[in-house]
Amino acid sequence: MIPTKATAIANSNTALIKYWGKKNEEEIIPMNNSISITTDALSTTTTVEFSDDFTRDEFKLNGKKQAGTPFTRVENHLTLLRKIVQVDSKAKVHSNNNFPTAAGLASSASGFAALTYAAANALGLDKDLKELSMISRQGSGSSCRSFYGGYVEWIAKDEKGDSFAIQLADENWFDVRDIVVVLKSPERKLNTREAMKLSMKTSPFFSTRIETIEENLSKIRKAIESKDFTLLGKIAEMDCLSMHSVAITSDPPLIFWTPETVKVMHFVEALRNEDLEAYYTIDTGANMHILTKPKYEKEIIQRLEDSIKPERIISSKSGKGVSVSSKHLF
Ligand code: 2P0
Repeated sequence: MIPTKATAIANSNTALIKYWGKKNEEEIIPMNNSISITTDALSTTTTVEFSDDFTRDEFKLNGKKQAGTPFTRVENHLTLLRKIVQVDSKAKVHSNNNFPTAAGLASSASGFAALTYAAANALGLDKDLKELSMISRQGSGSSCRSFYGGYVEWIAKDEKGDSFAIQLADENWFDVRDIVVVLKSPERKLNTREAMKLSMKTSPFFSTRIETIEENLSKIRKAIESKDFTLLGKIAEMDCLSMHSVAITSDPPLIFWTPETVKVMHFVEALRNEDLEAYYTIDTGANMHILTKPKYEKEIIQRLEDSIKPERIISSKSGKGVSVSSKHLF
């Protein structure tokens, strides 16, 4: 088993068509295909080392030893990888996010992509990105989309029953900016996994979302192919509202927005009225993503600082897929 230590870097991704609901909880097979942009400003670096000298797995995130659910999810994922290679050595995993975890920004996508890629390299696992995306998906669904740069689609299930990510276009194809507006988030009552399960079970609009999603998926694919920013932004915003309609009509309701979120929604609408073309998308927190063209980025950031005064603004371009690094964290 050579080499035994490897470091990987993975970028986060922003869903244009959201993943919300699973067909199979255990294997993480989603109800629908989803499409995302891999973003270059939010990334995770992870070093994994396997050794027979270790008596148990260890997981440190941003220098802090993890226990409970974060540790168990990493441990289970390492075990899945160990099973594939048929080794039982324990592992040391150190991960650093280049963004504040406390700000409520999604980290499971970049986190599990970096973990899978580093562990696969450390174990000498000879698999291509498609196969690795299938393994990563079982740790956290959205992480499979972070394997590729640019524009990525997660195929829910192909004719062989496989669920994996594919690249639609690379990071140099179409320059869209993703301005992350970090707002104060109230503490979440449910994690994303439980939240999507609740929506699927209880929202009367869940089935309508699934029935109508194919049309939006094909519009986003077309927008990417023809570099049509207006179509891309409009459909992404519509799909965000579709996902949140399902969340809001769950029982009990899942309202991820705060008054500030709604304020930014109106702010984006006002930008459009002034021909500063921009659209928003929101995941499971109060934070927002403003999608815009490169030429409007500076002006929008300035206006955000003047009128919204968010906790933080992080602007991203379309980023690369997973990579290995020779700079180990330990
Ligand atoms: C997405 N989200 O497509 C959607 C939009 C959140 C809202 O993928 O249960 O952390 O580990 O597969 O990947 C977040 O879900 O959930 C997510 P699991 P994950 O980006």
